[in-house]
Amino acid sequence: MKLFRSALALAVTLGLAACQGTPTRAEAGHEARPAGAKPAATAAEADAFIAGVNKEIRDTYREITAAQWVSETYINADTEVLVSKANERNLVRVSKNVEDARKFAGVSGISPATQRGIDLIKLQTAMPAPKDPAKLAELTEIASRLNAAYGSGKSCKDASDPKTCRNLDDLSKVLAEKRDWDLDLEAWTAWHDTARGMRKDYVRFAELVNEGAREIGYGDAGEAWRSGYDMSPADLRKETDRLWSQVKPLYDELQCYARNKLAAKYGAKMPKDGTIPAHITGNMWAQDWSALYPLLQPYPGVSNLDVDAALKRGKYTPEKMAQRAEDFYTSLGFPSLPKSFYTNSQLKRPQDRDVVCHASAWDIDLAGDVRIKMCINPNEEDFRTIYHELGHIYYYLAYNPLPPLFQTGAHDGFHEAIGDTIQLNLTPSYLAQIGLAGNAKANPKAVLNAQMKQALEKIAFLPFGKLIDEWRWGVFDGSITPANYNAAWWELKKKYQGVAPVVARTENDFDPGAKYHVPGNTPYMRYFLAHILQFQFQRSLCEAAGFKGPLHECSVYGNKTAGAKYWAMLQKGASQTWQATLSELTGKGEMDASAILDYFAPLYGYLKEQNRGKDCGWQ
Ligand code: X8Z
Ligand code: ZN
Repeated sequence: MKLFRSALALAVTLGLAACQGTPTRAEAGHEARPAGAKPAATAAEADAFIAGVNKEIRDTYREITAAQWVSETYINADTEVLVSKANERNLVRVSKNVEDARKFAGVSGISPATQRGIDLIKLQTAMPAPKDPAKLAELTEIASRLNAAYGSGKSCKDASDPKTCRNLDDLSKVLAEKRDWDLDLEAWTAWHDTARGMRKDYVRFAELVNEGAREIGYGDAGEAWRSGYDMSPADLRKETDRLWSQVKPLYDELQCYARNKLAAKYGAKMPKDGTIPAHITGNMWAQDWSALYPLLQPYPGVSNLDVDAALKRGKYTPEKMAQRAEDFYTSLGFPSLPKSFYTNSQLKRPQDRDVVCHASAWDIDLAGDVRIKMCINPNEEDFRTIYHELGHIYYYLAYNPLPPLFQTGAHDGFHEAIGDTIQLNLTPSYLAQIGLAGNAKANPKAVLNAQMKQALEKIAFLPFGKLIDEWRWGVFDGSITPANYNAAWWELKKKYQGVAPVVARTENDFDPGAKYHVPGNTPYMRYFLAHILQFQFQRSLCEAAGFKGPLHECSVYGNKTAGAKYWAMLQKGASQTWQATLSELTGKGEMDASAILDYFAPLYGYLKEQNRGKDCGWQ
């Protein structure tokens, strides 16, 4: 992680991953000065100010990441205190930077780089904090408590006997492996119930970050989050709606196809309104339906895509899985990971203590101590997640030479898309090449199987990726109140995903808290944007590699030309607008879903044909 705008950040300091990039010029640093008033500062002073901020970040960074790392890898009351205090100090620094930056509003002659630095100052945290010291302390304590509560979440039959407890791994395994209505429902409910206790803290958390956001000139914390995209917050919202409308028809076909296959299996248990029950998608949050592949594959027996079995056969350890992923990146000409990556990362779940297992990538010192924190199991999902995490790691390494304020993604969706793009290169032929899949000849049936598998991860995710922050934006702007937190959550789940719970959920529940990024305060729209961008990146890398066939068959494994182009993008960090960076890679400075639609063209045709005459849609 990173103090600011990291990949996955503990709300607190970090990661402002949310708010990457520069806010609109209208709201950042260019506040109006009364007519005739003399500028309070000069351009040279602005340069010195930004140099000072960058130095201060470097000087204080290591201590904060130390507290954050230890608080997530050793969850206990002491590390919770340490991280709260470290985050408090960091937020005091950010508030002071924001305050000091005001005097450069309207100063003429400021260089573009310095102006960009000034604009990025406000975006250093996803957790804007009130200045009042008591409220600031309260906020960091709540944030640490929520994060720890998620990491240590367990469902116990007998609270006094740890042997009766199941953690998220245990419960997720049931959902992924068992196609059993009742067992799945029990596991799903058990995990969602662990979040109930977070509700009160979350209500207060939302009040406090809103107060902090208003103090620095935003309408609410959601607007602050939407300000990191080199466009106005209102335009960013419109952008996400536009992109969703491009991909919704494809998602709707997939939802209909999946629903009908599930209905064939579960019969009368299925709801009549066209929704998919939340507990039977193979995933705790219904965000990734890959586990349903055996049930949904178009042509059983045509291709062997069982990477789980191959990993077991190959006796893959977490280290070996990470090395395999690293090999992909070095094949592009990227540097080897530093040795410290393997000694300092947490790759396995420790057995003697609670840790935050949700995968994350960390830049510990802005100087090469990069780590991931995961609890890797030898399965395909975790294997793919390592490729995702290494995308963050290589972004850090590529932009480390930049001033700290620019050491972040072009916008936060870029950070999430780097490794996801590499995942798109795990084609059946790449997997066969590294011994993790059979040597099947590509034929139209095998293509549809592979596309289905990919879509269950990447297309099923799209509405989920969008709705999480629709919920939080609503919480922050007051259109969703604590009295309808849970009801609003399920309305959005139904509206976007066509997914619904089969057991009553009430306002005693806090189901959003069962998803890491809510208690972890990591903005989520980044993942939606990443799921669009990664196909644009992939199209450009394949073009650079001179690939001529259909996009879904391209793998740039081993291609140094594509690699050099990608690395050049990573090196830019946030030093220029994301539009400029995207344009350098793809020739176009706009996010656009045409690449994802191209990629899935064969599957889209297949789904429409399969759904013909079927009842699609949901009420
Ligand atoms: O949180 C993550 C990564 C870390 S940035 C593992 N992802 C989202 C999630 O798990 O909900 C990657 C895909 C979406
Ligand atoms: Zn990530």
